[in-house]
Amino acid sequence: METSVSFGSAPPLAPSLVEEEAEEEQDHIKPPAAAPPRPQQAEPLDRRSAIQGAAGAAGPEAAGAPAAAGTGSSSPGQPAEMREEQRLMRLRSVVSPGEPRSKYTALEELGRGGFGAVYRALDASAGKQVAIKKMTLEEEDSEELAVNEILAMRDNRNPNIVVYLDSYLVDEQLWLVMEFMDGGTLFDVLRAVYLEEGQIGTVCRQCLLGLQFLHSRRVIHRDIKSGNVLMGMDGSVKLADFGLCAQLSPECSRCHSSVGTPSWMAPEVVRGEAYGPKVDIWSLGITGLEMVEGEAPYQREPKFRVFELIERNGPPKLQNPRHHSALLRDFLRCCLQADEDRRWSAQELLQHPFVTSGQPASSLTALVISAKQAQEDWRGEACV
Ligand code: 3AM
Repeated sequence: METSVSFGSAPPLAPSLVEEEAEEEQDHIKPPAAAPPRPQQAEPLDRRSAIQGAAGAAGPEAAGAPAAAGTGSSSPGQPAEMREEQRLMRLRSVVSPGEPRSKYTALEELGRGGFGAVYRALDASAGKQVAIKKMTLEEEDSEELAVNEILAMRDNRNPNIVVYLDSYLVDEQLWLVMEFMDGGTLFDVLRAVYLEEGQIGTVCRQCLLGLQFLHSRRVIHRDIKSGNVLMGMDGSVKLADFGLCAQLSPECSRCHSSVGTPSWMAPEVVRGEAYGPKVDIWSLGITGLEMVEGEAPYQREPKFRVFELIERNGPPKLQNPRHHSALLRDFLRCCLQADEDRRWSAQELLQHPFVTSGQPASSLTALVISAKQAQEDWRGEACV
């Protein structure tokens, strides 16, 4: 695994509370009890802005066009049909030929999003389950976003990133086949049960390993949130949904486009400033708050108000800080530094005692099982 993060010289670290307060009692730990009602999963900003913003600001290597994707981008002066045909050609050049409908059987819908729907299916020849994300290609630029996601997953293999298996063009749809994560999203788990601090540390450690890997390869995920973190019954935690990610390059080391999901967006993104990989660390801090409080700050507010609040209030705070350990508070503070230079990197945060003292991954198994059970119970109640 690569360990060096090559985005300029090491920043000064945020002052740490750890030494002063590490001895404090951890009296807040809760059993995996049922959680109260949560808001619905938040959608990211219009995905098309990822392409448009980057094309205008940072050139073809920013959002929507990883370096490995080749040039492929079409000129705005061309007729619309020609541009569309070029985009389709580019998509055809990355997907596999062939007919996936005979290879993957017993499709069962898992959930839907702005992109289309995700299904569980059986790969009969391999005798294993897979997840298939079927993306509709009706929207302008949807092919570019699909190519972005395929290449980002295909070219960035890591134990903490959902494994890309294959992709196909089927009529007007793009099928992205990936490993099936039997625990569902972290968002779904948080809707059902509380996490103990040790379990939050474990989830953060696994997300940070994925982020450290991505950042060392100059990839920014740009939409880190509980809804894009997948869990396995074995306690594995993996980053998913790479549709908005950006590939930086030596010539283009910053992004400009306003991309992400409002409550999780870093202040520099909200302000429309140039930004780097540490936007993912801010979003991870917000995901940490989700794990503690059950939902992200300002998640129930309208989008425009969320931006105002992020700008005005600075880093969001825990509702009851004294209910949580000094280590957890310090970890969140290191992630949620408004000043990007003072915000810790993924590599630095992997050394933070909150992360190093987290429980083993296997401690998440009971949690995922409890969440699944709660979801089954809800479904049962809804059917009565
Ligand atoms: O709609 P919910 O949250 O129930 O868990 C993901 C989400 O479910 C599931 O698809 C839904 C829409 O994103 N999902 C996505 N990728 C998955 C994968 N690789 C997955 N489930 C299992 N494995």
